Amino acid sequence: MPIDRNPIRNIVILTGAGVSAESGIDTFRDANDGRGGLWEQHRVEDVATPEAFARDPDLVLRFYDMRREAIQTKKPNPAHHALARLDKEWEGQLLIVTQNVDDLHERAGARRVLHMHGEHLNAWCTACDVRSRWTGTLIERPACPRCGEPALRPDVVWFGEMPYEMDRIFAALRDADLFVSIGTSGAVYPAAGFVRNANELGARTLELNLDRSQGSHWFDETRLGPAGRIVPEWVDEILA
Ligand code: BV8
Repeated sequence: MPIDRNPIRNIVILTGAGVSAESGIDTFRDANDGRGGLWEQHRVEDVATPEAFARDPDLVLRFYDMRREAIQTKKPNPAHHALARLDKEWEGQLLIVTQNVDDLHERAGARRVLHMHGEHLNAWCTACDVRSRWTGTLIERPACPRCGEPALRPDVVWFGEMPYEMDRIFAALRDADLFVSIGTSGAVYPAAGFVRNANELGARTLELNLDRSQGSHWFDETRLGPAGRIVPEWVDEILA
């Protein structure tokens, strides 16, 4: 990227499943490429929708119980740790907008994190609308800790549902000098559209990914490689 004289103060970082791949968490892409990621012969889109939950709640609850249990056995990788270091040392604005529902950014120590698609470790009561920290299962229809109703669902944004905190995300994009996308295929909207928003708002755009994504052509620069290597390299560079 050409040496640009205007300093970078405000950064928005979008992360996807690729940043957690080296921690042993399946990416969606893996889930769909027939390598046994299919859940009981169902496409991810067929279990991560409100319609699927209405049609077969047991199937959906088991899908999320399995993933909620799995992420608690995983550890953050060097990419998570590098972003946590950047979060600690960066004096300007910084927001890590993650599409991931795991808690590995936070377990690595990052604080300025926004989960636009929700979190596995929360349960959402559809009776009293309260979200409660949840590390167990939901298949047995446990009572809501607040209202006692057996009306808990995973606190994740399903296809067709509005992502969380879109206003806060767009406010950060408006202030951003730099937009960085890490470990995402650019297949799911509105997240996949942020790079174009960032371009239009005058920010520089950088992609760090294993393979070129569906939106690579929108970025000023693309660096290819495993996040566990190229993210720490980039963080060292920007903190230098
Ligand atoms: C909505 C939570 C209304 C649940 C998820 C416009 C055009 C077309 C379609 C739409 C559109 N607008 C809306 C839609 C519909 C839909 C959509 O985008 N469909 C797609 C399939 C076409 N979007 C929605 O329904 C969204 N809601 O639009 O509401 C609205 C909203 C705003 C304004 C107005 C109206 C809601 C979408 C959220 C659904 N929930 N997750 C759960 O997790 O179970 S999405 C889920 O899938 C993830 O959160 C993530 O977003 C997506 C998976 O993508 P990635 O994370 O990128 O993972 P993937 O496997 O695809 O790729 C991995 C990448 O990592 C690859 O590029 C690979 O190369 C790289 N990689 C792998 N290993 C490594 C690596 N990189 C570095 N290092 C490595 N080691």
